[in-house]
Amino acid sequence: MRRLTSVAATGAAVIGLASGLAACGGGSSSSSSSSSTTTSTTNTTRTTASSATTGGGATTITIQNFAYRPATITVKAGSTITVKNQDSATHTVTADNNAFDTGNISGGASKTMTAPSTPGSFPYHCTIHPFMHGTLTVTS
Ligand SMILES: [Cu+2]
Repeated sequence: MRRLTSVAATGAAVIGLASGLAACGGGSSSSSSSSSTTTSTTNTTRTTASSATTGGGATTITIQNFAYRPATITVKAGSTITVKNQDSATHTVTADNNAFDTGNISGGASKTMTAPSTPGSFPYHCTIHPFMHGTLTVTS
């Protein structure tokens, strides 16, 4: 019932994280007169972030300090998900029901995987560190 709302909120959060300063600059149009250079930088950042969110649901899961960020993420069925491992340890993103599995991702490396084609909630974990958990929610 709140799928669309939650997708929008997730997207906004991603954009906010990707460009914390941009959110401030872009929030009030009156501030653009103070620095046109800052504005163009903001636009570039925002374009990159929004195309990642709306362009077919490309999404990124970051692994940091033995945790998935965000731990809960919503994507469209069949979309591409990039997993960035920012730890030095090797991690995986593996569905509890094996609907998807990145295999080992070395420290500092990235991999992509394809979200399941079936909508639903897919809990996942790291096969190397079973205490690491996240949930991938797939919408049609
Ligand atoms: Cu791990």
